[in-house]
This record gives sequence, structure tokens and C-alpha cells, in this order.
Amino acid sequence: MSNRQNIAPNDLSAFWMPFTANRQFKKAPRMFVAAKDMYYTTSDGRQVLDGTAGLWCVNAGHCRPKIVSAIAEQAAEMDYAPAFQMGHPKAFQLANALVGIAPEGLNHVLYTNSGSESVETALKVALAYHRVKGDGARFRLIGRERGYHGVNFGGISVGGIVTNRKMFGTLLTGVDHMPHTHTPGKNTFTRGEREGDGEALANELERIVTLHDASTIAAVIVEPVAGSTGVLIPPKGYLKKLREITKKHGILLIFDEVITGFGRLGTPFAADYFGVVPDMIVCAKGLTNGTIPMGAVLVTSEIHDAFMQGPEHMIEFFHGYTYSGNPVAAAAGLGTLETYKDEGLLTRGADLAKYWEDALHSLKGLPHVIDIRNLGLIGAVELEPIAGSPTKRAFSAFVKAFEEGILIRTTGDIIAMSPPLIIEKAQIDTLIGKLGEILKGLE
Ligand code: PXG
Repeated sequence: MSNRQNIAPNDLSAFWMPFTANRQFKKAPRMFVAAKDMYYTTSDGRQVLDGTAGLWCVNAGHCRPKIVSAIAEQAAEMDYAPAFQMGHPKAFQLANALVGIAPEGLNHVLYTNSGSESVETALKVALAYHRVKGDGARFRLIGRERGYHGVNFGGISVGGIVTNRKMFGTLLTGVDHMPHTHTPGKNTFTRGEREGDGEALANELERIVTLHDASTIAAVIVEPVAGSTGVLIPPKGYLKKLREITKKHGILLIFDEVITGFGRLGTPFAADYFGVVPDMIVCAKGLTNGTIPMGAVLVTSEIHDAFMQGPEHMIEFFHGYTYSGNPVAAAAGLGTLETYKDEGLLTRGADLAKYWEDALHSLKGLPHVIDIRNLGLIGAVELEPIAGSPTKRAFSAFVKAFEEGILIRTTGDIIAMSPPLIIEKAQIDTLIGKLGEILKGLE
């Protein structure tokens, strides 16, 4: 049976799709049926240039041979091994490989199955860490306005996107939020990081520490570059200052690198890009190139070692998932890291970043474009909302883009792009060129 068949809309009702306008989608479905390198194939046989690495995860491009064969071979050899009180070699190999590319000092890995679970895991490690050190009064978790840390209860509690929070009751208690780093209407069309207000914004954390007292705060969690909320680039010096303040007060700093991890900024992790080493890194997505669900939390030896006490037959940390370190996912992770290494992908973004920046900023002056932001191989084009119909203009751009053969993402009236790290300059030209034409034709 061909996989190119058209699927009738009334076949689509059973699947309640995630973060999707279900009724709109099911009236006019957009389906991908195949993918290779930089391109998807649609159900009607068209090629679509992937401007978003799937959902920020397919960093090595699609259906890469080493990853495909690693998955196939592992699935045939050993599909599953119990995750608790048993092991299998690839989970250890992958942990070692991850530590090998991680910033200095992040020497231990806990596995999860998604970014959301990685966030929950990191928050729980933070609380438990202080407790095993005899500092259990540190129970507060500090996030940031407009932050996105997945969709589970801890993540939406420390997160700051109102639509993701308002339906879900009281969330976690003991959470506070720093202000976001965006300055709408100011600093527009900045290339990369802006100067000026980094330290002042980070100092807002001091205000929160003063309010609650440092002795009650367990951890601060931030995305080094906020992605889902619309690509907010931190001002220069901001993350360094957050590190200084957290260190001074004995507060753990968690970087949520679900988007920024694995080469997105032209360095293995954003921590490397900004020269700031957190106490934990939360990751997922690019870990397996989007193929098999898997996430991880990298932690320092200081954190890990604090748990390694008490009788040796006792479980040290009461947490984990059935699929933590799943063999097929671990094989996919190894195939992915090998592909990144073979092709220098974790640093390739550094060579392309300037070309990407120039291409993006060439859209300045086109109709409705009110801001353009970029860092590494991340880019955002913010559109003036249609009065009374927020999000409609960007969504029309998204649908038109799909029809014209490019895949972009929108959040609110912001178009976000994050192509696979294998993208060629000519493909950047195509992506941005087509987007420009679409913007010219928008209502
Ligand atoms: N943290 C961050 C910073 C993320 O960006 C998650 C956690 C949650 O990961 P999971 O694997 O549970 O989805 C994310 C996910 C988008 C978009 O286009 C972003 C994400 C997911 C889907 C779409 O903005 N980020």
C-alpha cells in the first residue's frame, strides 16, 4: 500500500492533536509522509524545506543513516531491558558520550522521555538535593515570566506562559517568577544579544531572594534563549549575572536546554556559548534527533555525590521512568551523537550564524514586520498583529508557507525558525526568500 494516499478528513477524529487547532486542521489537514535530510514530503507528493528541524529537534536532518540503522539494529537485538535495578550497555555508553560533550563538571546523567519529564526530574533533584544535604527548608523554585518548561505540573508552575497555566488550578506552591527579558517596541531588529540591561534584569533575582530569603530557595530555572514564547534573546551579561547571584546564595541554577542543546547556537550547549556553567542542564529533542522520545538531565558531581550515602542496598533517589534509558532510544542517541561528531554539527552553526543573521535581517522593511531577532541558528520575525485578531496574521503566513514549500513555526504573531544544522547557504536563501514573498502577499 502506498503511503502517499490522501486521507479523508473524517478519518481524523479519534486523534485529539497536541497544541493544535483541531477543528481547523481536520477541515484542511496538512500531512507529512516522508522525510530526508532537509526536506519533508507531503501526502500530495510535494517537497517542503524544513525551516524548524521538525519541532526544534531534528538537528542532523532527517532519516540519517547511522541513526536509522542504530535504531533498527537495537530493536531487533534487544527491544527493552528493565530500567530499575537492571542495566544494558548502551545506556551507560550514551551517558558517557553525553558527559563527554557537556560543559566541565556536569558528570552524571538521569534519563527521561521528553523535555517535560526532564524538567520535572531536574526540579525534583533540586529539592531532594537540598534535603539530603540537611537544607530541606529550601523548597522554593524560581522560574521566569514567559518561560516554557514543558507541560507537566512542575514545568507549567515555573513556566510563565499564561495560556499553558490558567486552566490548571493552583499548580505547585512555593514558586515565584523573575521578569522576562523582552522589551517590546525597544531594541527592535537587534542582531544577536543586545547591550545595556543584562545586569539590571538579572538583579531582579536579588529582589526575589530578598523577598523570600535565600534559605528558602532551592533552584532557579531558565531557558538560556527562550524559544516557545517567541525567541527572546537574553541581553549581554544576563546569564553570567544570574550565575553569580545563584552561586552567592547557594541556589542551584538549571538551564533548560531542550531547544538550545546540541548545537543550536553553534556550540554543544548554550552554556558553552554564554560561558556559564549551570548546576544542571535539562535536554531532550536533539538528543535523539527527534527519532525516539528521550530526554536527559545532566548534573554536577556535587549533586550526584550528595545522594550517594546511606546503606548501599538502598535506592538513593526515588524517581525514574519505565523507559529511562530505553535501549532503542539509547541506540538512537548514540547514532545521533556519532552523526553530530562525524559532520561537526555541534559547532557548524557558528560558521553559518552570520549568514543566517544577514538573511533574516534582510526581511526588515517588509510589510507588517515589527522586529527580527536571531542567535546561532535560531531566528524570529515578529509581525504586527491584525487589530482584534491576534495570531491570525502569523498563522496565515504559516499555512501559506506550507503551501509554498517551506516549514516555519508560529507562536502568537511571531514566526520562529530553527533549521536542521546541516542547512546549506542556498537553502537559507530559499527559506528566507520564500518567506519574504509570503510576507509581501499577507493581508
Ligand atoms: N523545555 C523547553 C525549553 C522546551 O522548548 C520543553 C521543555 C518540553 O519538551 P517536550 O519534549 O516535553 O515537548 C520544550 C519543548 C515550539 C515548540 O515550536 C517548542 C517545544 C515543543 C514543541 C513546539 O515553540 N518545546
